[in-house]
Amino acid sequence: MAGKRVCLTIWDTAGQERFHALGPIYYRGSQGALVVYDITDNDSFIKAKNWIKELKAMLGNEIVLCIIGNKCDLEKTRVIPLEEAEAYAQSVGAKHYSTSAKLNKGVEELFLDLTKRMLSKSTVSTSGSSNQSSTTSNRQERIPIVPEDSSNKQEGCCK
Ligand SMILES: Nc1nc2c(ncn2[C@@H]2O[C@H](COP(=O)(O)OP(=O)(O)OP(=O)(O)O)[C@@H](O)[C@H]2O)c(=O)[nH]1
Ligand SMILES: [Mg+2]
Repeated sequence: MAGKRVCLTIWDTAGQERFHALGPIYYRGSQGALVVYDITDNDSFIKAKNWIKELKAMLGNEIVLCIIGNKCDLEKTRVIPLEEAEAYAQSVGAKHYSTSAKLNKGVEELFLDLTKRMLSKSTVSTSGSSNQSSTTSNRQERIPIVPEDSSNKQEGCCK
C-alpha cells in the first residue's frame, strides 16, 4: 500500500469475548480494532458499544477504531439505523463501515481503509517527539505480569 508492503496480524476473539477478562489479551499492543455488530440485532450493537468504551478507556487514542455493521444483505430486517451507527462512531472517534460477510461486500474496502489509517497514524506517532513511546512494537513490553495471589483466588468461570 502506497509503495509499502504491509503484513497484518489479525487476532479473532472467536467467541471468547464472552469471557470479558480475556479482552486485553487481544487488544493490548494492537494498532487497530474491528468491532463488529449485526445490523439486525440490537443486543449486538449494545455489546459493540461496550467494547468501544473499554478500548477507549484502556488505549485512548493509541488504536484505530472501526465499527462494522455486518449483514447488510439483510437490510429488510435492519434494526440499527445507519445514521445512528454512523453518528455514534463519529462521537467516539471511530469510523463506521458496512459489510456483508455473506456476500463479501465491503470487506476488502474495510481492511484497506483500516491499513491506510493505521499507517498514517504510525507515521504520525513515529515522526513525533522522540520521547513518545506510543509505537506498538514497544507497547507490548510494558504489559505487567502479576503473579496470581492464591489467597484472593476467585471461583473460575467454568464450573
Ligand atoms: N446473512 C448474513 N449472515 C451472516 C453474515 N455474517 C455472518 N453471518 C451468519 O451469522 C452467524 C454468526 O456468524 P459468525 O461468523 O459465527 O459470528 P461470530 O461473531 O464470528 O461468532 P463467534 O466466532 O462465535 O464469536 C452465522 O450463522 C453466519 O452464517 C452476513 O454478512 N450476512
Ligand atoms: Mg467468529
